[in-house]
Amino acid sequence: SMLPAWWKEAVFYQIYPRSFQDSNGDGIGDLPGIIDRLDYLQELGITAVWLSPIYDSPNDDMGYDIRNYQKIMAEFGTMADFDRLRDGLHARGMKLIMDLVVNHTSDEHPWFQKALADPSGPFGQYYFLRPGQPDTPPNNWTSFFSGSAWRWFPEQQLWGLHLFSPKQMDLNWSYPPVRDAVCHMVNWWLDRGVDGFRLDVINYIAKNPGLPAGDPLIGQLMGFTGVEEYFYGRHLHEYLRELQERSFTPHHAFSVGETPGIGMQMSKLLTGDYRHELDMVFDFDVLETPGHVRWDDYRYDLNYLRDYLADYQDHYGSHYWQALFIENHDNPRMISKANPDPQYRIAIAKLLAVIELTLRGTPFIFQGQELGRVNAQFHNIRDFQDVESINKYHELLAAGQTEQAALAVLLAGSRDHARTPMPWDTTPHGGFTTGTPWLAGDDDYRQYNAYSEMANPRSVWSTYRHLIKLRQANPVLVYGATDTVDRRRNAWSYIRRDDDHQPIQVLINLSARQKRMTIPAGGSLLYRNYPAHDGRFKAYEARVYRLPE
Ligand code: TEU
Ligand code: CA
Repeated sequence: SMLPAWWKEAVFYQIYPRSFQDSNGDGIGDLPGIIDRLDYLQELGITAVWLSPIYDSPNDDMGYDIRNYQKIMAEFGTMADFDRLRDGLHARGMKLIMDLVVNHTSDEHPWFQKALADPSGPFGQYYFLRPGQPDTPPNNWTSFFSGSAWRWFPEQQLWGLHLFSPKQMDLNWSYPPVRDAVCHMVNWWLDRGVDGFRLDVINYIAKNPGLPAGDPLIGQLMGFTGVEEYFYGRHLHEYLRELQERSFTPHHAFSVGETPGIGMQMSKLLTGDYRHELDMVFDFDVLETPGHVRWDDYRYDLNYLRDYLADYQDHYGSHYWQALFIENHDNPRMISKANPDPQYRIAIAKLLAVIELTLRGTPFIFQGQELGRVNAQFHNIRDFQDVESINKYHELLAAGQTEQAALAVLLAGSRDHARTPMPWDTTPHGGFTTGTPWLAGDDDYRQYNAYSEMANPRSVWSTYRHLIKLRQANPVLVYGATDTVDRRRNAWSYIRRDDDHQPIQVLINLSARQKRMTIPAGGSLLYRNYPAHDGRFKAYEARVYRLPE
């Protein structure tokens, strides 16, 4: 959108608190640990932090199953710790956004407990509860975490809808008291000084009335039955506009929606600056080369990343703003997806930093991405903690797969790859904890860790710091237009332009093979991920030039 805004100029950092820094030796990250690392984030150049959920939770889905929206998870600390964290960020000029998980609550949330106690009372309408028989669920919808999307409650002779784990019960947004309760809770956090929210699977909240059965063919195509009946429901815009008007606008709060399945056209309807719904959305189509799902063991093609990003840069124009991301707590590490050969690890890491930090939009860096983290060395099912992975493993065994085949699927797609302890230094467990980490890592921290990389001007960390500073010093990298000038196979070159500054050109070799690139005449080199050399670009080589007028 035309107007400048802090969230357009921000560089966001996503913290997964459980794995970031443990301060009390229980092997679980916590808020005091994050407070101890605020100077690290400032040194990197971060201007805004997104915290994955820190609310009271039984942790069936690691905090995405909330039991009390206005209480801090005991393992993470207290509300006083939250206040110190908020103040520590604001004192450093950094913004704080929290994770808003309101498509569902934990089954242990008082609202759900009251619904079970009196299904025909007011709280019964907060959820999707349907009377029935124990062997016939109300419809054919399936869960994202394996099995049916319906859980049977024998005492009440009721089915309850859960798109995710059976301990995550979907809220009924068509019931006005639910929308009132959510707006009230959001306002409570905004009054407490939170600057905005990342809204968890927010496009799923508007289930089509009557919960129509899913089309089996669509279910086969999408991998989940029923998704067409809720991923872009007919009341979605209405609910988002209400949340914007009652909560975000009055507090001048920022909002980025997590919207699996939403493509470019729908994202425009959700985020246009004339729509008054959300500021941005995460579109997940960027994360898998077409024809593949996260569980496939395949090589992600960086030519696809180019085509996807160039398309958005071309089509978003001035009324929309792109969230730029390549990793989060739900996905394996991008370096491992693109090319797991260790000889290319650093070059690829730096190439990805160049792309994310020189395009139009807002970069979101996931913890460890700035260190060039790769997938973890897991060995058997006991190494995994994620409910999605564990359920997937048992689903595969039940379908007749061998343990080895099921493990290979988890090694390709498990969310636990992103959740291993953040490596701070070369002490045991990378300095994440003096205890035993809740999720075991491997010994990659001995070479790749914050301490070692901050001391090395040619490290991945130093590259992120350099490029963040370059972005912050050059508004053309934030607000400029993007002209792609070379998109031959395995090549990408684009020029960032505006009316007031010298243009900046980026040139990238997207492959492990050498590539002839045309260096801009009169360009002054701002960054390269290889030492100076003549001739063709080396494997995954990236360079940034400032052009003459
Ligand atoms: O993730 C939802 C999401 O995008 C994925 O779970 C996706 O829907 C699924 O894997 C099919 O591809 C959000 C949170 O980021 C995730 O951590 C939670 O587990 C989930 O919602 C439920 O809250
Ligand atoms: Ca702890």
